[in-house]
Amino acid sequence: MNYKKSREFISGLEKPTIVYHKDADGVCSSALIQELVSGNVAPNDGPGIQLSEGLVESLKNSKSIIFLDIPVDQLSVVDGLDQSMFILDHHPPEKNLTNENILHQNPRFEDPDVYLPASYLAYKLLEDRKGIAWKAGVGVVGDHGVEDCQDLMETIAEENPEIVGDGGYTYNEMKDSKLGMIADMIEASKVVEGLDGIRKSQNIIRDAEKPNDVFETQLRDFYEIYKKEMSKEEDRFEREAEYFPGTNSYLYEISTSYSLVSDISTSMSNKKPDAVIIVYQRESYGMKISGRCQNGRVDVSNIIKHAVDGHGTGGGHPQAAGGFVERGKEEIALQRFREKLEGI
Ligand SMILES: [Mn+2]
Repeated sequence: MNYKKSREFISGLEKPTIVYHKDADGVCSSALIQELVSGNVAPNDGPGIQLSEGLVESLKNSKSIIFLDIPVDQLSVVDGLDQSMFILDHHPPEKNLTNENILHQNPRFEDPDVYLPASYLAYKLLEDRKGIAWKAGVGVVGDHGVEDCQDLMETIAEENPEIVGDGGYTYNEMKDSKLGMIADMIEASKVVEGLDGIRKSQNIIRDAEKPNDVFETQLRDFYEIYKKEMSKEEDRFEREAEYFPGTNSYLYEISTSYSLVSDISTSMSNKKPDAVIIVYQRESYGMKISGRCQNGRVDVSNIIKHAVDGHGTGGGHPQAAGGFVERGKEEIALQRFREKLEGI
């Protein structure tokens, strides 16, 4: 990662459109980058990491583009875009898109095993700017990235000690801190209001001067609704998930109308770090899938890619991945999951 080069490249971009991943890490990296540059801002609006055709079309009219926390190298969107482009990402890269127009930055180009969320990288770009480390911390906790970001956690502890507590800085401690609560509030905004909720979150985090500014906003209401729905689904998971004892795996269908696949797979995986957790939810347009295996015993990204092969999209990290299956092909994917989970 070359932070200085990145900072100079961004500063030279003309009226960029900033496209950020629709999660806490994407929201926070967008809020931070706008300390450096302003422009139109949009979350990615397709399933998972995808962009809708409408968004790609509108990007063609943009003078320049910044992609945050989106593995653009796994999408074909850049093929039709010839503007100057800055890509800041931390997903396992498939290729480096850097050329005379594009600067593609990913710390995994240098160290494939490092886990530094996009909001950590965005904060580093801003160098010594005071009072905003907490915004990076929210994204880092949202992406389970605390362990490799100890320098950031120490800065937050100096600037806003009340939001991290005084224990060590591990993900498990931080997810229950106020920092983790803000990450959950952003997630809740997406669950309750979809992309509109994410846009509200982005504005609120960007405009907040201190963590306490966030707690008294509409995000608080989203959070209350979210907490209630989550605990209902967690209880139901324990009663009704299909269990595969040979591989310690679970396959579970969400029952609520709120979009909770990735949240339930994360929370159940926190409770069962050795288990393979596959959660799915049927929608009118197809089926959403989320998988976790927190201790890394099994690569859930591969399992999901296999299950959706030919009928959808899937991918992500080995320990946390997602996918989507076209309508009418749900049972094919579920059958493939059952076969795999019976004998990984
Ligand atoms: Mn991320």
